[in-house]
Amino acid sequence: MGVVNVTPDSFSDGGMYLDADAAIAHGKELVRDGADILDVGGESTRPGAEPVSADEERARIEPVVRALAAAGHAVSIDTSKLAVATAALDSGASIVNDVTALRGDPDIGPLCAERGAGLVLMHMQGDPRTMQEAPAYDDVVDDVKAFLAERLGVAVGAGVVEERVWLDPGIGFGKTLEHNLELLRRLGELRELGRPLVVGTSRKSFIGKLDGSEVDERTGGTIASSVLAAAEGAAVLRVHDVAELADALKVADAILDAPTTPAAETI
Ligand code: HH2
Repeated sequence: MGVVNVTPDSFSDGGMYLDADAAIAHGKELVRDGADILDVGGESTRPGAEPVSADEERARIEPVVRALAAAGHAVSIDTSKLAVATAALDSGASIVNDVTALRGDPDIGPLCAERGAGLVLMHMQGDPRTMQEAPAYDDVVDDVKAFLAERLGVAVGAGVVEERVWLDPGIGFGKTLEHNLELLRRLGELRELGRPLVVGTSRKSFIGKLDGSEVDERTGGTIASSVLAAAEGAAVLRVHDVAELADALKVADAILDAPTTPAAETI
């Protein structure tokens, strides 16, 4: 899953693809690099980010989703707002990636049910403005697992077909360095939920805490954590550096003599 941020303030690529033509060209490049899905977002969720109005978010993503879907690419929309999700599905997106797991706008559940869209449910403790202040868990893996099981139940209760739901532990969303490492180390336990796992470590600050890198120097840490997540059973890896990860997965697959991630059409 390649990231296409149509925002002025995303933590790693804010402002680079705010112009629709630049975002569309970037999405097409990520597909050439090996992305199976393009995750288009119009609002930053980085720690401390200020919220964006639905009208603004929609204006940013609509032309980008329309052009990329029209070019035949699978598009997910990274939003927690019903109006934005609706506009994206109307424009050809087929997956809603909701980092609030239906807590921001519960009507996204019935929308996905009605449209037969895929739905990504992500774990987050707190909200983006405050989530890194004092994250705390009894056992981070057990707590995230219980949360995702509960939200999966809510989605299915809203009519979403269980087979269309993917789950994501939300690396960096209300988590300390140790919480992120524990989740990645014990990712296999989340597979017991029975749904494909999405993992997004790309360029996140836990990598900088480990190797001292600035945000634009985190490709190595992104690749290491993504390949290990795939080996632990992640089905979808959400990254900015698609070409480098695609190369790394080819090598990992050859060593393991098995595909580390399943073919997109089988997820
Ligand atoms: N991470 C980000 C945004 N959306 N969605 C899922 N499912 N999983 C993630 O880990 C995830 C996500 C944050 O990354 P990015 O889009 O690069 O930054 P920003 O939120 O600042 O736009």
